Amino acid sequence: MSQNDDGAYKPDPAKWQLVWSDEFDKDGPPDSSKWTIEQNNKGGGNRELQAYTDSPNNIRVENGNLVIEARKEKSGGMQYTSGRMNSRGKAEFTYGRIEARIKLPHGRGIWPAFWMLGTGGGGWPRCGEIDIMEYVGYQPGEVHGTVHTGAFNHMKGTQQGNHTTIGDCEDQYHVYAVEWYSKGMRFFVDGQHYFTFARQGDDNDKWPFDKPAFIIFNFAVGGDWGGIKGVDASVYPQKMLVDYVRAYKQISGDPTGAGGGGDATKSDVHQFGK
Ligand SMILES: [Ca+2]
Repeated sequence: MSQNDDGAYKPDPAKWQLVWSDEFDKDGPPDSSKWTIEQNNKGGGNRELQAYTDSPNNIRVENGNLVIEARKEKSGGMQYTSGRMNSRGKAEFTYGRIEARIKLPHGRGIWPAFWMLGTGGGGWPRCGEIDIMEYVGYQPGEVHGTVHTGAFNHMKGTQQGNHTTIGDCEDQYHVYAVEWYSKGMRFFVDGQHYFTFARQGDDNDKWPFDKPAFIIFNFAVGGDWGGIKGVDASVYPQKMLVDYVRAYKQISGDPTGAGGGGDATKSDVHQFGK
């Protein structure tokens, strides 16, 4: 483990070579060569309460961060506004290490996320979803990493994941990462491993992850998970801050993820709902 001057975790440069990043270092709208802002009032398919807008009030780059700000204000028939953006068709990755340095918002009802969706088609969940970091405000200090596929998904209660306690995640930046190999995925906060999802054969419904996936940042309010304990309307506005997002390719070690540096072929999956 090595660290830079501000103490952020950095991956071993002997193993991981940076291939793409957004450092969010130019104030204004997010870089349109890398990101598409999503605008809709659909509630994310999870009965969430926000309208996603392209307003700089909701999504912008400021002081070295991507800022996604949820606000208590009516828009498009919804009770809140917020932001969501994705890198589809602009930055897509198959295998490697994907990480972001994030400071999380707080309050019952918040549901920010840093995640990826596969481009393999077949619709959700068959395309595959990699939730590198999800946070629900009614569980302060617990951050979640989860994988959804055709066979493993929350519709069935069979999604695979785990969570770890990061007590100051609302006050400090932490580096949330997935290391994605051909035989499995390992999930980390600040280089600390807390979850492995091992490949189980070649069935696309169990492992749709040999195809490119794109990155999503969003900040939902309420919804089927974030809103389980209700929404504290008094905490808004709230901001999710992202210092950077970086993608690396593996340049040493076993590219399947087996063995050295951490074995991604042996699952320590926690299966929800059963
Ligand atoms: Ca930055």
